[in-house]
Amino acid sequence: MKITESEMENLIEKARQIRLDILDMTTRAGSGHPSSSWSATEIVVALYFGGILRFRPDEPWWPERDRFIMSKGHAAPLLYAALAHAGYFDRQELWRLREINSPVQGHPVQGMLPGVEATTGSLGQGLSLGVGHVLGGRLTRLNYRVYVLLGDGECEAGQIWESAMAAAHYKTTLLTAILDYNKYQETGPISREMALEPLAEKWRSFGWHVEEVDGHDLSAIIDKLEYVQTVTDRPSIIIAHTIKGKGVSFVEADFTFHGRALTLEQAVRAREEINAAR
Ligand SMILES: Cc1ncc(C[n+]2csc(CCOP(=O)(O)OP(=O)(O)O)c2C)c(N)n1
Ligand SMILES: [Mg+2]
Repeated sequence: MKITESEMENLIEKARQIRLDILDMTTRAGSGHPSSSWSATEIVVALYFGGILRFRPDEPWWPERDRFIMSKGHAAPLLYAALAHAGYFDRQELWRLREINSPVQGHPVQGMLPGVEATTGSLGQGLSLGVGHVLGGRLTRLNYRVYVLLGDGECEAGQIWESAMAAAHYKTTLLTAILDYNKYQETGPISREMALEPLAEKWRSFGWHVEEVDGHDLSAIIDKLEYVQTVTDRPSIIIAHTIKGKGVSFVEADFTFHGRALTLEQAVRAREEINAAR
């Protein structure tokens, strides 16, 4: 699908609004994962608003809907903001992030909010869920696609590689993983904590089709997501090179912002930067 210039401007604006919502949600809550959410903002905007996912906000459990699983569940603010903008629920719900008994929990809980496909946050499980969804669709003869967003630190978990093997073995061609390759996990650089390179080669050797992309280039991400739909003999992964904290310079520069909300003073500066990117 060719995206016009004005549609692309709308997508860029959507990403900006979602970045601001992530800032407001986590600052209000005084906790959460803004940097992990900003890292994958363009990826999620491409999926929900770039014409990739087929979904019906007024019929959240439409059997033929494509599934999106936020496997790096700590990026819940990003998922919630995207779902609210997509029309699944009122945007006011966002401001209840991390309140006790709120449906907008710190990590996604299936059944608490429409559009949340899986309970995640314990890292490493989402790709297995994705494989299961594709196999379920095969049994029920529904041709939905399944998209799973993985963290790079998350790929240190052994279960990811078990599910990678299973996906290739069962030829889950309707499964697409997107890897938010921001080069950092909670405690530091991936290369120091548990090196993943050569990452593309690893996935290829596990039987996957591999693409790489600039994870903040909306147009390029959409092109890759469309292209992998033409791969019909194996599952696909798009390794998206990203910057943790993208959009806010002092967060980009400091990995210790992982799992930390901004102070009110920092939030003012962040808002200015996100707005200046307009
Ligand atoms: C099984 C498990 N172990 C540890 C954690 C704690 N934890 C939360 S986020 C995180 C780092 C994840 O890094 P990455 O996947 O690279 O995500 P990013 O925030 O960089 O997008 C860790 C270790 C967890 N949530 N689940
Ligand atoms: Mg990371």
